[in-house]
Amino acid sequence: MLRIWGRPNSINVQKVVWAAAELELPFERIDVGGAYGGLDDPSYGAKNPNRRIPVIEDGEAIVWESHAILRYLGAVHGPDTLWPTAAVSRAPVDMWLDWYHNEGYVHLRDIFMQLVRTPKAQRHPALIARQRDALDPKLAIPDDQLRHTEFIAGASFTIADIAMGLLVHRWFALDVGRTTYPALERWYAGLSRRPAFQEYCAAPLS
Ligand SMILES: N[C@@H](CCC(=O)N[C@@H](CS)C(=O)NCC(=O)O)C(=O)O
Repeated sequence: MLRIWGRPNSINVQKVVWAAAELELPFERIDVGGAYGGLDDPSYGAKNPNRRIPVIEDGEAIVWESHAILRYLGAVHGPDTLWPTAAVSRAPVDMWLDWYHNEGYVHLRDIFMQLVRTPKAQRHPALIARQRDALDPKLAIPDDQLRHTEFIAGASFTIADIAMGLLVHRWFALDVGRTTYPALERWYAGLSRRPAFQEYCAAPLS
């Protein structure tokens, strides 16, 4: 059975669990990271030398990096569904997976860590404001895409909706003041009704 290593409140673990559930794959999730610890164990380092979550074990395959895992699961367990095979359809999925890291989460991470994981007295309001001001206008880009397509990479739900959906889920849950993007809100409302999202990703941020 597929084994997923990582605590359930990690955005990167949530991507993987959401994808496994969409593919109706049975899986076992093992709590490591954060308060659970375990990342310094030699046996964990042998699976992921970066000592980060998530990691999956699937038969002989061990995969780390959440987007590599999403692609692996799509390729192996749902060919031509969550990660399209044709280059012309796959490219937009990969574009949004890269956008998530390079244009989105690079800003959101500080806001989330400050507002959710840092005691109020130790927060840096200037850092929160700077990253908010950087991310808020950039979200016009996925909003513009979603004015033209039902999902972020085209007409079908893909692993790009999983990663981008979790980014927007956190952005909407954080109280930093934001521009209203109607297409982004329409798309997120649809994602958040999916049973897999509700089961594994809807809990309050922690
Ligand atoms: N680029 C990596 C980032 C992995 C990462 O930073 N994971 C965080 C949790 S979201 C982690 O391992 N934190 C240490 C911990 O949980 O103890 C990926 O996408 O998988």
